[in-house]
Amino acid sequence: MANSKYAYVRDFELPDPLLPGVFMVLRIDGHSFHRFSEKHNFAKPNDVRALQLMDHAAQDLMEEYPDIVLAFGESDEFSFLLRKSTSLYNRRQSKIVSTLTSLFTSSYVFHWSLYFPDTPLVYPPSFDGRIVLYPRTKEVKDYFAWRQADTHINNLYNTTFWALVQQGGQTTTEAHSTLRGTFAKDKHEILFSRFGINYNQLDARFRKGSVLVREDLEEEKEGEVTKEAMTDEGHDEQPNIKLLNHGVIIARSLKLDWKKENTRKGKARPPKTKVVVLHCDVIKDEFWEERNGLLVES
Ligand code: DGT
Ligand code: MG
Ligand code: MG
Ligand code: MG
Ligand code: MG
Repeated sequence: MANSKYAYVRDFELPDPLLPGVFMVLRIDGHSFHRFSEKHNFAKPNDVRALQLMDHAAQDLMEEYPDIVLAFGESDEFSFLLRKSTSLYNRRQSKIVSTLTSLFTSSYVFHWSLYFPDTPLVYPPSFDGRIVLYPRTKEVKDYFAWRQADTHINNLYNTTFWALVQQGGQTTTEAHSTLRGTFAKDKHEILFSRFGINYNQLDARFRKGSVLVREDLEEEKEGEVTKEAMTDEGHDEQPNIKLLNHGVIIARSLKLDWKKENTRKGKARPPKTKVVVLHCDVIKDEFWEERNGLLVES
């Protein structure tokens, strides 16, 4: 194979390395999800199942790629921040974009029936992917603030729009014209005075999107027994068994799952962190101050 007379065509494949020492953000977005959401009867304005499925695919990606330190998702898109010094696939752009976008897509399809048990896929969905480089932490923070502000603007509009249609009996054309030229405060007012909806009390998932970060798994201490172990053995009422907090119980069960799945794959150590889904603010500095390690590598 190596030195056939045809091998020169290989020289036409050019390298596409990404600049070293800068942050990479990979954004994946559903292709024509306007159509896909209609064909699969997504609830309007927000379909919790669809959003949770997106979170699940993003979680799979973060579990497979430890160099992803943060992810943010809304609607049919997810953004992934890779650590500044990542050497993933030697920073080859097409390798990273295509492999990660492909895993996200296959995970979305793989878990579809878990979230849509009564809605078979009528055609295979696809996602596009792109990488944007950001040299400084300011731009990284502003990038995520931009996506979360977008979530808020779209959700406020869509929530008011569909309230006018579904509860207010307007046609979609009428609802569009009702909202033309309105400011955020006007939409809050329409929601509250006409439909009794307090926007700020709606599910944070819809208002803030999904924020995925890694949290440390607490190490289990010698001699402590988890709730699962207690229940399995029917020891619930024994006074000498110490109830651990919820986090440790989850951590323990994740480790057991990990062991079951990975012992045969030959992976030696269980993970020290787990990926959690939050619906918190990423625009204010607090988020970044509490998680300094996302941007500053030790
Ligand atoms: P693209 O990305 O240029 O290929 O085209 P689209 O159609 O994917 O456009 P995009 O990404 O700007 O907008 C996302 C579409 O997905 C938008 O039409 C609404 C739909 N969508 C996303 N999440 C939901 C949901 O939870 N419920 C419903 N009903 N639709 C959703
Ligand atoms: Mg688009
Ligand atoms: Mg899309
Ligand atoms: Mg989109
Ligand atoms: Mg190959």
